[in-house]
Amino acid sequence: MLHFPQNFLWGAATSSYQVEGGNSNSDWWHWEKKNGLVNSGPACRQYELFAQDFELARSQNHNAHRLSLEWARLEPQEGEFSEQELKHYIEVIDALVSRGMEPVVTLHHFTNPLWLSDSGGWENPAAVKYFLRYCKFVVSALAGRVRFWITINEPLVYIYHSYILGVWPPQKKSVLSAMRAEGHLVAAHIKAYRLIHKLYNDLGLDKPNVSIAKNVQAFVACRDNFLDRLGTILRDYWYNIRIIDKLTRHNAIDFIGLNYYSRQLVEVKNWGIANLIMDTCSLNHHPLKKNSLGWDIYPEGLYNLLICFKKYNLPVIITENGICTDDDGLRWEYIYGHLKQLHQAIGNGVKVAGYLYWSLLDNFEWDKGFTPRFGLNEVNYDTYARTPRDSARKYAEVCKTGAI
Ligand code: IFM
Repeated sequence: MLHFPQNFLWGAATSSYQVEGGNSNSDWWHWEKKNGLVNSGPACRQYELFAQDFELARSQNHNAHRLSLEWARLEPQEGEFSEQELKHYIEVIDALVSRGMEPVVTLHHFTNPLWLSDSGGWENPAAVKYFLRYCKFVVSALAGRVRFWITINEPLVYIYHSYILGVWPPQKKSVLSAMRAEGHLVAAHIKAYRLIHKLYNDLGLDKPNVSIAKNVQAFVACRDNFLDRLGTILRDYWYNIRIIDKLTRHNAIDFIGLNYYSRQLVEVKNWGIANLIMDTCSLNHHPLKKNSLGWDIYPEGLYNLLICFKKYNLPVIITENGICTDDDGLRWEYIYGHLKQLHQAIGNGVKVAGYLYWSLLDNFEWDKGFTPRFGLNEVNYDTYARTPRDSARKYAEVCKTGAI
């Protein structure tokens, strides 16, 4: 048996837009209606069914749960905050706390209020002050109940899909827009970090734990040559390390939240900055098992990344790690494989404090709709019934014993 530390956070993660349903004031909702590719609709109906879902998580021995707040519900019009929605989220958090689960709360998980995107979204420098005003409203109300905050989920995934690939709203393809938006997201985190700490201090509460959820990838050179190795080093720095590095330099991070899923095989086909940072292997050299979206399953990448983040000497929480698959046996193999690597990293001195599987339930996977199945628990989208998968039962045993 491999034992994990005492007080380890064991649980799963979700985000509001992907599970709640009916987020009609969010930019994604309007974008869906406009392009007709996907329709989140009622999603998993968690807005009504949250207590039932948390009961399920509790029955599966989770002692922590990551969720997000939908900014567009809380501030449906610029400057007009909804006390009713705040009350809803207080009930949601209480439903976790009363079941003995530690809430890990995300403030921004890809979606924006429509009014914000209409005013230029994250390209507009004013987004930073809007975000802070929203943070002040919710954090002041929830401070007594929440110890772990994630300000921004996966800033670079958001920027890449929304401003480089142009497949998510606002569907831009502009490096300049991407750079502007990224700068504002990072500034928003740093200022929100200070604000959250100040609010806790003013309220006489213990210091909170504030971070971002940083998506990281294992970059692996396809061939043993200079170009592929250089591409790997550049991507590692540019994608994995740069932002965390900046936050540590600003003393604006209390723990490192990592979302890890897969690896990218780096095969640089030509000299050129775009080639160095974008080219991948198209020939499926070094094949591995894959999830249903074709992402390689590569648990050792998690270990390598954890070792690389060890130098910051901060606690790490795996804020997401998961697989979409129709083969639940493969889901368990994925979870087990990643937990083994996590355990090895702990043995080598990395201070890992928790693991949150993505996701508690099948849910709305953005531009891919409802087809990818990431859930420990299956959702029937006709009846909204939740059915635990075998992997949920096996993971429940890990959460109970703290060991694999
Ligand atoms: O569903 C997403 C989530 O919103 C952010 N991290 C990756 C997950 C799987 O793609």
